[in-house]
Amino acid sequence: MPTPAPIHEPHKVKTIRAIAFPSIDARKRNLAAAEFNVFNLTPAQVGFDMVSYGCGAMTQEQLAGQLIGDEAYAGSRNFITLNEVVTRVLGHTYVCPTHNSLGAVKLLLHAFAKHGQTLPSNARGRVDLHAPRGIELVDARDHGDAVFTGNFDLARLTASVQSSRPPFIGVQAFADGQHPISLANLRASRQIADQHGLRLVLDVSRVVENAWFIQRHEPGMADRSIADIVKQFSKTAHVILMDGAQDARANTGGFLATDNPADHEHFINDIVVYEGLHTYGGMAGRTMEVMARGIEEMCQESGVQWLMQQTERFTARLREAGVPLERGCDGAYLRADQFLPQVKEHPAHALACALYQSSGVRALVQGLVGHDALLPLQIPRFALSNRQLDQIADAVIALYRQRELVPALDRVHADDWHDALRFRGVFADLATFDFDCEPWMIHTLEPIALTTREQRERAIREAGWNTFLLRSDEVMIDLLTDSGTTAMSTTQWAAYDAALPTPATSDAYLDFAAAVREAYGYEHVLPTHQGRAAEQILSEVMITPGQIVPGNMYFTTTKVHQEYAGGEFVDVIVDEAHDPTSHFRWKGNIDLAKVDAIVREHGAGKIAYISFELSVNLAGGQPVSMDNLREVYAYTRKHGIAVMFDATRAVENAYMIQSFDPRYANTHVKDILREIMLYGDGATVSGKKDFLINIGGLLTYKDNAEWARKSEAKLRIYEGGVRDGGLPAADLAAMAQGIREMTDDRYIRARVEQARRLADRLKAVGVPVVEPTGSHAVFVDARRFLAHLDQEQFPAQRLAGEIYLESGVRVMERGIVSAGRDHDGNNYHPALELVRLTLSRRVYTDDHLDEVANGIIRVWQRRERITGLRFTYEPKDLRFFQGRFEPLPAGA
Ligand code: P70
Repeated sequence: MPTPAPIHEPHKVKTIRAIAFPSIDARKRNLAAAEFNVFNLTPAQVGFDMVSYGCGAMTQEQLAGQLIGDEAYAGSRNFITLNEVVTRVLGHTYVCPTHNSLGAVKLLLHAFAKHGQTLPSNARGRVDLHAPRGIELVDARDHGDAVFTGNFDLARLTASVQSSRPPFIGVQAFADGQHPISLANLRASRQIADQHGLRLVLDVSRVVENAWFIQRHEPGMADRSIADIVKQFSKTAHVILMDGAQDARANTGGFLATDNPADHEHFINDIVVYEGLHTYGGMAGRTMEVMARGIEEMCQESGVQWLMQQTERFTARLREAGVPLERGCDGAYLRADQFLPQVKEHPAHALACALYQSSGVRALVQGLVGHDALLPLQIPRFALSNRQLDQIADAVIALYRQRELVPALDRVHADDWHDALRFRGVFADLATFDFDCEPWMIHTLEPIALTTREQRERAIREAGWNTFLLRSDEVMIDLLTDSGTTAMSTTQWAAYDAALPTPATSDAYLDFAAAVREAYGYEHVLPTHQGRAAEQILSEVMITPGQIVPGNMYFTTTKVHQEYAGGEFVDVIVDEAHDPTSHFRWKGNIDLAKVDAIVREHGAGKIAYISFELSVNLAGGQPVSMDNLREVYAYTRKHGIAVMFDATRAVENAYMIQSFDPRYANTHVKDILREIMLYGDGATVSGKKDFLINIGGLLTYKDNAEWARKSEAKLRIYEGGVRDGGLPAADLAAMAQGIREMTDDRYIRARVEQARRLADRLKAVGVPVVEPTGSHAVFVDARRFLAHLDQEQFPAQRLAGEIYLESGVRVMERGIVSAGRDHDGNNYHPALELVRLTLSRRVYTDDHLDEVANGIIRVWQRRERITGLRFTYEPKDLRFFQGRFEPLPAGA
């Protein structure tokens, strides 16, 4: 049985690169400036750039390899590594590195071929390289086989070899990106080569995709691993060459390899003339390392299955809509001539321009003019989510439906090569396609653990049924928290790397302060290492012992610091917040009547400040309305009471206002955030959430210099310098950039809507979740889920463990265990008994979350058989972090 198609990526996102979504006006301007040849557009002008070459996502191991390049001129370590890896994975002993595959072709032809010779091949693409050298390619492809369209017609190959005495036989794995060859046919070609004393030279740049076709379609191969097939396949040739920018997902690089020392000798004699030296080719040491790691990883079964699933899905969606295309190993190759029958000249260019105009998607026409029928839409390996791919397909389909509107282009400059053509064009009235998806491509990824149920049973037992005590490498999809788990952007990393360190005032601090002032409009900016540190300082500065701190539902760390400072927290959130079934839209609101009651009883002077959380975490990520913000601020100003925000998830609250308050539907999140912050006097922020960073926090005051001065005094003692709060300049720089990215409308929409889709899938089958869906998480109501359990049997804690057991997904208890015990030692009985499925920012795709939903639904179906837990170890403070449990026997 072939490995089943995977249900989600076998990795999560490590770093992202932002996508530009140019407006229709910008796209028209760009096209005109590019003389209607999309080759002249840059990625910054493009939405989705549908080219795979050198554009795949690396793994974090490859990224790390980039930093351990040994840039020695001779005998570098990275070359040794590359040689070992090529031998291990591809089965050839002698490796000759080159700057890319063109370098390899150059050496190959120089070593073996002469001007005027003919060369039988199963590929046409290489014509571009051979024709200018006076070498004629002979197409020896068997056009008959339905699957292995890259197979040789063996009779024709023999005839060609006998009649023209070629320098060698050229084979491409997945010829021209479209035609896989079977292992049997490759072996037969090898025999023909041997019989005629010729070399079989095999281009393995896309060997992995070809191996998948062999595994899937060649008789007797279904049980063989991709790694096994790849090795057998490439060992079949006398010489292999590879482009590092394809399957190995380096940004460049290549090599020739062989088992024949005499051939190797040829190559390395020529290499000093054309490429570099035999131990670096024409590559940086780091490129050899990245390529070597890529080759090592490229045969990994689950990754290959995911890759090919994407191509199949993308192609099928287009096919179903009738779009004329040919299958590609890495995407769909549109039949431009059939798509636009009315366009006689350069239909691929006309189609590429129309696609860019209508959607911002770029597909590239490449190579020698004369083959204009196909427009490849290649999927950059691992760089896009299925959600994005579906929409890209839909953009093509939308264009297909208005194809008769697409005009021909007027060529003003003819040339041999597509990249040099220039056109004049007109803009047809094409309807535009708008994307609603993640506004980033995946830059690097991190493999996720794949565990078996037996492994998870052991893991949860050893963790004492506490998901905090599981190890990350036991977890497949981690929804424990959105705190510090963000995928940073390449822009953030660039700022991180470039930051100049100092214990004094850093440029990074100044930039951070500027970003905070711009985002919030507050003057005094104090960095802290994370949120609770800011809370400690704020509480000590603002609370006189004995004062009351009214707030919209407690948060654990916030409340602890208010109490340590001598304050008493009083909950003033609206009643609806405590009812998980209430659909009230603004469950984060403060009930002003409750505040007023405190003021009437104790006087305004007894109130330290209002502790006003945005997107109230423990209520289920529930937003505060703009009206409530205004009303609370008007009231407090009248009474001389300060308002201090917990702005940890303020951006999400701003997005909720944009979504659900019609007056703000057309206001940017950035501007909504500024208005929110107007209705307060200061804020603490756990930067590990909104700020899109892995560590960092903020204490900020609107204009009160006295509070700022007092806070600085504490900052020096508790945290670090007044201008760094204990953070390195690098983290401050990344945080400054994160603050600029956090208010991007597309980003925040993609984030919050992901939670809504997950909740909707659960609700559709009746799983009880907190209503309405919040912004950072979906909260499952364990009280209703395990309705047969008493709250003292810790239903949410048990449910969290069961979800892990079922699917390897880690979630967090937010119920009776988290609430702790009162002064008399009795458990608090909070109204909400929940498990939280928290969504990290920019880390998981909808496909991961679909699997999360599937797992929870499976638990739901067997819920009646699930028992409660009892403590085996209970710490005194914050027991949810370290407590241990065991399941109660059935019937208890
Ligand atoms: C979470 C995290 C942290 C947080 C928060 C709000 C609204 C302040 C903080 C503290 C981490 C966490 C913390 C305690 C218990 C469980 C989990 N929330 N305000 O997962 O900020 O962590 O940076 O010190 O949500 O919700 P910090």
